[in-house]
Amino acid sequence: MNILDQINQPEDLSKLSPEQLNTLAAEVRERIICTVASNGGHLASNLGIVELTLALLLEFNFPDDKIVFDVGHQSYPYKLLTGRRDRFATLRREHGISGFPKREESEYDFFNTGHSSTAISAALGLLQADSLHGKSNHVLAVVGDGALTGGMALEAMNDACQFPGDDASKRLIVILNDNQMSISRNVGSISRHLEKLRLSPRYNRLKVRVEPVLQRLPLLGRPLLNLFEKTKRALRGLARSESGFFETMGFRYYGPIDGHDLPQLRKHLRTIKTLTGPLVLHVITQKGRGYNLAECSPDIYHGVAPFVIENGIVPDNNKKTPRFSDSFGEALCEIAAAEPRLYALTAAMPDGTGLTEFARIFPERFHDCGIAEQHTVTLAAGMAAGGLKPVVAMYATFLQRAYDQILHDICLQNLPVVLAIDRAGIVGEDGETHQGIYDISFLLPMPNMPVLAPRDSHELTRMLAATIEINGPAAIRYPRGRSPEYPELVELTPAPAGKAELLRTGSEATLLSAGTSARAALDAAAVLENEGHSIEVIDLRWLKPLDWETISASVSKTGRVLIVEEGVAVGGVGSVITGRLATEMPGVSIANANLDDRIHPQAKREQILAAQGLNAEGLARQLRLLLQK
Ligand SMILES: Cc1ncc(C[n+]2csc(CCOP(=O)(O)OP(=O)(O)O)c2C)c(N)n1
Repeated sequence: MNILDQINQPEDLSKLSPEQLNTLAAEVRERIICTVASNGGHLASNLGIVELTLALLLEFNFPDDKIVFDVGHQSYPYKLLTGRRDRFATLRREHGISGFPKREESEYDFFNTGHSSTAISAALGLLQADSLHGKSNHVLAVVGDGALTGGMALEAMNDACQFPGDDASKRLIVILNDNQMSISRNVGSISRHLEKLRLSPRYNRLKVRVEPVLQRLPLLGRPLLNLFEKTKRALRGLARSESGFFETMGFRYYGPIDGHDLPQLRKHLRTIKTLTGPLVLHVITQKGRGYNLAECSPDIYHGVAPFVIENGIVPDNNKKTPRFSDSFGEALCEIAAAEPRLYALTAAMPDGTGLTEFARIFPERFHDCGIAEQHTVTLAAGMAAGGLKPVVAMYATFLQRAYDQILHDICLQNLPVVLAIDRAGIVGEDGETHQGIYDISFLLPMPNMPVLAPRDSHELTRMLAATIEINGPAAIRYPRGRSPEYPELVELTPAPAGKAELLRTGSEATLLSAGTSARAALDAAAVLENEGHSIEVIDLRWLKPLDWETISASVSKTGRVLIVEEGVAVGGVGSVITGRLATEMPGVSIANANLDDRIHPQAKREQILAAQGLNAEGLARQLRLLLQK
C-alpha cells in the first residue's frame, strides 16, 4: 500500500520519516494530477503547495489551531491529508468533495472561501472568537501573492493591530504563498515589492534565527539586556527598510524561504510559533511543481477542464461554435480599431475574459488591475468621466464585489462604462461561490443601466457595438462556454437595439426568454408543437429597458406567458414582467422558470439546469401546465 492511503488524519503524518514524507509528497501530487485530469479543477496552485501543506499539518495542531485558505482553490493537498482521501475522486462532482474549503465537509475546514482576499479578515474573526472563549490557539491565513493585491487583504492587515489588548492578532500567522503568479503574471507594486524581498533574503534569514533569542532577553542581566535592546532596535530598523511594507502594516516579516524544502519549512514554522504576532511568513513556491506542462504554463493549468495526462490536451468535442469569451475579445478588437476612445479593463482575468489578444494589439488601451474588482470599476468610471469609453470584462460572480461602485460611481453619474459580464448564469463545478446568478437582480434596480443578454455569439458582437454607442452605462451578460446554435433562425434579420425579437410565432402561449435560454425555449416550443400546441417564442434581448410593445402584443394575443431566465427568481426579469402584467394586463396566466431562492451547489451545468427545469424538457413541462390554465 502506498503511504497516502495510510494517512487518515493529520496525526498519522508524525510517524513518517523524512524519506517517507518525500514519497508522500510525490503521491499527493500524483493523486491530484489524476483526479483533476478526470474531473477538471485547479491544478497548478495545488501542485505548488504540497510541501507547505505537509509542514503546516506537521507543525500545527488542527483542528485546535485553525487555518483559512484564501480563495481556497489550493486546498486539495489539505483535503487529501485531513480525512477526505477516500472521497477525493468525487472532487467537484454533484454531491462530491468541493474544490474549495467547506465547513460542512470537515471539522478541519474552518471558513468557506472561493472569492479572493478574505482569509486575513476571517482568520482575525476566528481568533477574536477564540480569545473571547478563553482559547490560545493560532489561526493561520494562507494567502497567495495574487490574493494579497485584493483590497480586503490590505484592509484586514491595516486592522489587525488594533484588537482590544492585541491578544487576538498576536496569534495571527499569515503564510504568504508567493508563486509570482496570480492566474496570469501578478501585477502592481505589491508584486514588485515581493520581488525585491525575494532578491534580498539575507537579512531576513538572520532575523528568524536571532529574534527568538531576543525574545528571551528579560532573563539576561541589565547591561547585556541594553546591548541586546539596541541590537534589536537596529535589527528592526533594518527590517523596516528591507521588508518595509509588512512591518509598516504592523506585521513581523520572516522569509523568504523555500516552500519545497520540507525540513526548512518545518524549522521556520516551529520558530515562528513561539513568537508573538501578527506575523507574515513569506514562502516561495513554484506553481505547477511536479507536472512539467503545468510548470511551463502555470496560467493554462491554473484551472483546467478534464485533460489527457500524457500530453495535457483538453478533449473538446464541440468546437463548432466559438466560446463567448473569445467572441467578446475578437469583437472588442474590431471595435477598438475604429474607436480610439475604447479602453479594456480586467481584474486579474485577462485570459478567462478573452482579452489576451486585445492586450497584445492595444497595450496602451488595456489594463489589468489585479484582484481588485471595486477599484477596476471605479477606475473605469474615472476614465469615462475623462472622455474614454471603458469596457470592464469581469465574471458575474466577482462583479458582486463592485456593487456599490457600479451604482455610486457609474450609474449615478450616468457614465459610459460597458460591463461585459462573463460566466453569467450557472457555472457548474466550481459551485455556489462561483455561480453567476445574481447579476440580473442586482443590476435591474440600478438607474441608467440597460441590461442586455445575447442568445448567441453573433448577438453578443452586435450588442457590444450597440452599447459602446450609448452615452451612458450598459451591461451585457453572457454565460460560460460555447455559443448555442440556431439553425432554424438563419434567415432572421437582426433586431434593432432596444427591441425584443420574435423567434417563432404561436397562438396559445408566449415564451419570453432571456439570453441563451432561447435555445431551450425554441426546443420546448418544438416539443409542444409535436403535441398539437402553438407556442410563440420571443427573445427579450434587452432585459432593461423592456420592449413592452412587443411583449404586451404577444401576451394579449396568447393570454399565457412563461418567462425564462438563468438567474435567481427574486428580483429577476421574470419578477419585473410578472409585476407589470399583474397591473396592466390582469387575467393573463403567468409562469416563471428561473433559479430557486436557495444555494446552488456544484454539479455539471446541465445537471443544475435540468434540476431547475431550465432545459427544454423542464420548459415543456411548465408549458403543459400553463396550457391547462
Ligand atoms: C474576488 C475574486 N476575483 C477573482 C478571482 C479569480 N481567481 C481565482 S484564483 C486567482 C489567482 C489567485 O492568485 P494567488 O492568490 O497568487 O494564488 P495562486 O493561484 O497563484 O496559487 C484569481 C484571480 C477570485 N477567486 N476572487
